[in-house]
Amino acid sequence: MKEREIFSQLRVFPPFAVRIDGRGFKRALELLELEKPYDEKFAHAMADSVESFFRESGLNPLFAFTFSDEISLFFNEIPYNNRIEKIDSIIPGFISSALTIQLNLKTPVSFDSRVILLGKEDIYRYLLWRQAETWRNHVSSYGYYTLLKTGLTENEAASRLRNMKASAIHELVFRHGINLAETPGWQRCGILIYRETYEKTGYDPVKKIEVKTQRTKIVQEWNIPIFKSEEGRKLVERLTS
Ligand SMILES: Nc1nc2c(ncn2[C@@H]2O[C@H](COP(=O)(O)OP(=O)(O)OP(=O)(O)O)[C@@H](O)[C@H]2O)c(=O)[nH]1
Ligand SMILES: [Mg+2]
Repeated sequence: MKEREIFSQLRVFPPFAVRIDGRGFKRALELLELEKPYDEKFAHAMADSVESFFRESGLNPLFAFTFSDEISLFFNEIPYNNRIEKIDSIIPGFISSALTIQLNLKTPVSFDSRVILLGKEDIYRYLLWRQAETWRNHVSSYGYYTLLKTGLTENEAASRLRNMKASAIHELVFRHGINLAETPGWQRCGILIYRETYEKTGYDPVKKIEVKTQRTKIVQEWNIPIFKSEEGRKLVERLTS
């Protein structure tokens, strides 16, 4: 029957991204009574799950970007002979399990997964796209929950929102005391997770000299620039180089 595993030879050539998205998280998270539209505890659980992926999966992503219930991971190399079935199963499997631990969930959750073929120069464009989605999601989520607060049903709020321009949503939310230009940076721009190399100075007691060693640490950056800006472009250049 081995020959029936007809997708097992599908391969991807690096660099590439993997984007996973929480399946049915609107309902799955309801039991947790998270703050709406954004819950810092949930965002920490997502970012910490990614951090544990960096530490414990044995895979070596260049960096990752997350907002809401989605995570994009970028790779320059991957084991398993670059097989897509492995990539698309192990990564969402690991993160589902990590998030279950982080949130101490009693019911299982899952993530869907897709592989995105990227040339090195496409990574920046991909990030511009996902960060634009972060911003759109931020505006519409605040709009949606503000409309619910005014007494509309979920269906009414969703259909009202579809007919509103972004500027009208800003005004509506502003009238309810929230300035969308001043919400926390992670809600507007997303969160980056990456490995950083730093130099540590230690003391060699045998040679009785100071020694410098290269160490790496995993950084969660909750205050990232807009990728479209010069600062953002340089940051992406650093992460991909
Ligand atoms: N309360 C709360 N909900 C969140 C937060 N982050 C994500 N979510 C929920 O996760 C959903 C993510 O949107 P989608 O991925 O489009 O919806 P989904 O229900 O996961 O459905 P599919 O991804 O299509 O399976 C949002 O609609 C929210 O309901 C958060 O910080 N707080
Ligand atoms: Mg989802």
